[in-house]
Amino acid sequence: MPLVLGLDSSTQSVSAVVLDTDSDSIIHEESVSFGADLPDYCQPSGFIPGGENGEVHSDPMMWLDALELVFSRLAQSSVEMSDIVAVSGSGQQHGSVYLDEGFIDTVGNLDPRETLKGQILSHLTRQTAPIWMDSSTTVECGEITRALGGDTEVCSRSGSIAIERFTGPQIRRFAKTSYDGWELTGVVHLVSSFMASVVAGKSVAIDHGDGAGMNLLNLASGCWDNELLEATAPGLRAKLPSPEPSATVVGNVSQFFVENHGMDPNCKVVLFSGDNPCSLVGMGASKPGKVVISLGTSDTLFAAMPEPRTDPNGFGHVFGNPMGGFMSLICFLNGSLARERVKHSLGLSWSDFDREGLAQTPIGNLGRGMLPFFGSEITPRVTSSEAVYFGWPEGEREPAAVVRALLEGQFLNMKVSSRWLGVSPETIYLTGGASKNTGIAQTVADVFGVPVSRLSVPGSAALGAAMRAANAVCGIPLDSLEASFCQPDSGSTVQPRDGTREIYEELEQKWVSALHEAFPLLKD
Ligand code: XUL
Repeated sequence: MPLVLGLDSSTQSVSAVVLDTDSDSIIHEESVSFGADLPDYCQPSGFIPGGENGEVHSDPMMWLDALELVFSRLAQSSVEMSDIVAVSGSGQQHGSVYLDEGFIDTVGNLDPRETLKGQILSHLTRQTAPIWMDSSTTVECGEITRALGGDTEVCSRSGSIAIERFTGPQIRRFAKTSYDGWELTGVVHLVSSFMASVVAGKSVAIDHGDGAGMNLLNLASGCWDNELLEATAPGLRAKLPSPEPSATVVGNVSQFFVENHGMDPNCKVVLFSGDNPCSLVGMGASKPGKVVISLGTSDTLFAAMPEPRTDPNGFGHVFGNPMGGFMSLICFLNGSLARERVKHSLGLSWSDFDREGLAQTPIGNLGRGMLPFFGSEITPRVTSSEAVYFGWPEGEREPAAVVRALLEGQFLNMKVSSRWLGVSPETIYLTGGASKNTGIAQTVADVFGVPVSRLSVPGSAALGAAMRAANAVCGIPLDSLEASFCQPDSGSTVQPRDGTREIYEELEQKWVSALHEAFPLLKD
């Protein structure tokens, strides 16, 4: 009974999914939440609260504790650990871990009697890891852009203009502000390659999917780009693992997990990738034709691309598709944290979002709308600390209408910001926590005017990682993995309702006008 394991090291948790490749079924899911399971780290949403100047950092040791806990829980479950033949994983994108040269030796000889944290902590040359929510590097983005000669040049090489949360600008800021720390750094890992290194017991490569989120990878050659490296930090090439195809099998699982958790010493490890590239696979969308919206801590919209096409406004990105070729991605920072904020401030439960919010209000909200930016947004790039309301009668802000305005505002933003892709989806595939809410799925269908389909598995990133492992190690074709694991949940497809098209065409125009009025510096 060959099993494969997919891990997902996300912003708020580390989770695992185990697939049985004989019976084509998901036999187990496990998750460790940083807030609920590791409260001592005081990072309830997965990052250190109170960062200044746009800094959002996380403790990489918390990720390692969670990894051990997930393996312990798996070993205590009904999963026969020694039947796992392959493992791969997914990581929140862009985050970076800074380690000294000694890490390479230590990770290659992990002592099963000690904790991972106990062995790796002393190798950190930067105690915390900047993650994708960090926006502290505007100056560095400008410096890299100027060195290369402009946005167009950076974008045509790396698939994105220089972006604050991307790893290159983050590395530059560290190298500038902590000269000693940078000198001591022997290797910079992404979250995905750091976690993969620990699982494989060797410092592994960075895959093309996640590597493209660094402003350092030359998309055309698949190699680090000399000019981008030079514009980023001195001596960077020697500190970066090599970029490799996502399907690379890096070796066997570390002895640490064999002795402590009963893994088979011959279990193979496949390079980990970013969460969005893995979700593309897990949603059955790695061949061009499907558009996926993932509702998570950040909301993302992504699709496989036959040819790399870049966003003229610079908000969208091109990453490597782990199954070959490219994918586009647009990230919206005000995702579930904005939904949670509205829910909390109005004292609602999730089901109230349906019952009290959407069901009690007319589609289009009688022209009352919201620019749903409760904190700075990256698509479009605006600095904001409060949502902007438009079209509301003075003094009226009843909770039900605010819920609708939030959701309609989020999905109108996605619709407007994804036009550059030039793709008219026939169906939108919805994933992530909030996708379970039928009212939310209905709103996506109405705003985009196409059916919305949902898969039965909530964790598409972990599932995609497991499918990648099954494909690379067991040779199971992608088509058959998709047929087994990526089927829409029966009866969960939501159709757009009659008459909604005209209502949203009108609301979209008002939404765009309100955006330009509130943020006049935005380009059209
Ligand atoms: C993508 C992005 C986020 C993170 C979330 O560019 O920044 O979606 O990957 O984990």
